[in-house]
Amino acid sequence: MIESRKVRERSEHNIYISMKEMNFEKLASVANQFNIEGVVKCIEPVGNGHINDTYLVRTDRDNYLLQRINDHVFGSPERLMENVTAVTEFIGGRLRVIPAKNGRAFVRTANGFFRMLTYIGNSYSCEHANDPETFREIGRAYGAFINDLAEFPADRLNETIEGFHDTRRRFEQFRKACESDPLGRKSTALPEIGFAFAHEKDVDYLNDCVKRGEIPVRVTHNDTKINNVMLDRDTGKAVAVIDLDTVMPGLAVNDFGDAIRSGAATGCEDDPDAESIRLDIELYRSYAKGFMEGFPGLTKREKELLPFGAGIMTLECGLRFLTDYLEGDHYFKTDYPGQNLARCRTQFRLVREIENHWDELQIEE
Ligand code: GN1
Ligand code: MG
Repeated sequence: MIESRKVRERSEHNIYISMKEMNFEKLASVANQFNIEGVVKCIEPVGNGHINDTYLVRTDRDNYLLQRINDHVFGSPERLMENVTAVTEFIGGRLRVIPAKNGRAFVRTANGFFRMLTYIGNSYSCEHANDPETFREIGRAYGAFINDLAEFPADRLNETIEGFHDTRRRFEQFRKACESDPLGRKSTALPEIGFAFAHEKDVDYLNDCVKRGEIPVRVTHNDTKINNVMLDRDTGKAVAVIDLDTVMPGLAVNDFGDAIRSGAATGCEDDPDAESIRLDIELYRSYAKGFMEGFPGLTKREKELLPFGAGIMTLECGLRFLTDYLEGDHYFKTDYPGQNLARCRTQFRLVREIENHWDELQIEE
């Protein structure tokens, strides 16, 4: 009963219209509303993001990326695109926004909000760090991203998701979901809920460091998943940092942490065997090296806090998956029931790994 009401509520959001409803004709007509060259020949879904839908559009002249913006997650596609346009112009790299024929950075259609981006040819992204050198290169790219934006006027950025990495706020959202338990799922996640409450003590720490002036707020990426760096197929060098939806004032240690969470675990994010997941220390160290090479401006205190960043981003992500599971999976896309709980379990397992290997994770410089 409650489940079906949820489904109806969800269908009011464009994101829940299935790919099937977006057939070739519909997508091509959206694509043609942008300043693209050539005739659209083929459109295929690509990418593994949990939020937006991404399609590769091939014309007889060029390739492009068409994305449906999840406006349930990003309340204002307009403000979001102001950020993405400003940041891509500032960086001046290969990732660019292709404007729509209406002169704006996105179009609004009956099937949702869309944007068009350049397609970065001859490149790939990884879901796992296959070797330390590649992960170090990804670290360099994310470090350089912060470095490149050091002079970007932070006050020009809109807050695309309020309190995105405010872990206290995330914890309170979790507590609320737990208390209201709208789908009666709480009883199926008692160990995870217990783990979350046992870690409440950590959720204010970075906010307090900022308040005390120990670490600076910088313009950061905030979604530094391993698969958001494009690598050249021939040279293996990073060619672009993508997914700029959450570029906002934030903390370098969080950008470090989210990459460790997603790239230095030995299992995948929804691994059914969470207990078997380990933190690969060699990968961790290699990433840290690359990150500091890319961003030499990292302060001594920030370096000290890198292990904490890894732990807190992993905890926060686990909290977010758990909250979404309790609330009925309305935020992250899921492929099967219970996927958000499975994701939460891997994250909490990784938090334990980080705690157990704490001494080995300290960065000496
Ligand atoms: C989402 O869309 P994607 O997969 O790049 C999420 C991140 C989470 C990540 C977990 C805007 O990123 O914050 O860390 O899933 N993005 C947003 O896999 O919420
Ligand atoms: Mg993203």
